[in-house]
Amino acid sequence: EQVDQTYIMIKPDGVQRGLVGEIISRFEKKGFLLKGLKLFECTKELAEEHYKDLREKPFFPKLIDYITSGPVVCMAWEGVGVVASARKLIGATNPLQAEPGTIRGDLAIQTGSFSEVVFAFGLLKPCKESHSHGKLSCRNVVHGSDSPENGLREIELWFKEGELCQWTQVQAPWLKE
Ligand code: YYY
Ligand code: MG
Repeated sequence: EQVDQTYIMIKPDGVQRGLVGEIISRFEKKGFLLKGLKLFECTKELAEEHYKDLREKPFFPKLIDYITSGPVVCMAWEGVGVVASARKLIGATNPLQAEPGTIRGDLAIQTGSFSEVVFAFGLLKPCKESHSHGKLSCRNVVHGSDSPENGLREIELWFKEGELCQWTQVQAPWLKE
């Protein structure tokens, strides 16, 4: 099977709620190889580039506000089937629908009021809620790349050269052939 890389990011709500150790631990215990890790305040431009496929979505401005609302933790993980496996560990986009045992299922409740409407009715309506409420949408504590191609694209986007490590885990022979 193929060795892939995935970009995992603890979003601002995960950092603010003190879930950094817990979330990193899930990937660490699974046995994946950590290639890069940093606490980081991202610009609007970087957030917009990261989520460029969602540009047309009505929740896009709120998504960018949320991702730039505080520090995030950026991680690059490597392993056999790591992209799909990490998506399973993370769980469904809507934390209310995410299974227990997944990160979102265990650690989050609601993404935010606007998103809930979209999720509940499958509607895409313009956002009416004022940003001044201080309520952030899209909260689901963690991001994971959705394909091996996007894994590589996102790692390149969020990490500079020299920020990734080449190393071998001592436990490697106990985890894979
Ligand atoms: O890959 P994943 O994070 O599970 O979902 P995406 O469809 O890529 O959307 C990115 C991000 O946007 C999601 O994590 C929360 C937010 N969002 C939302 O708040 N409401 C939606 N209906 C869809 C996405
Ligand atoms: Mg996605």
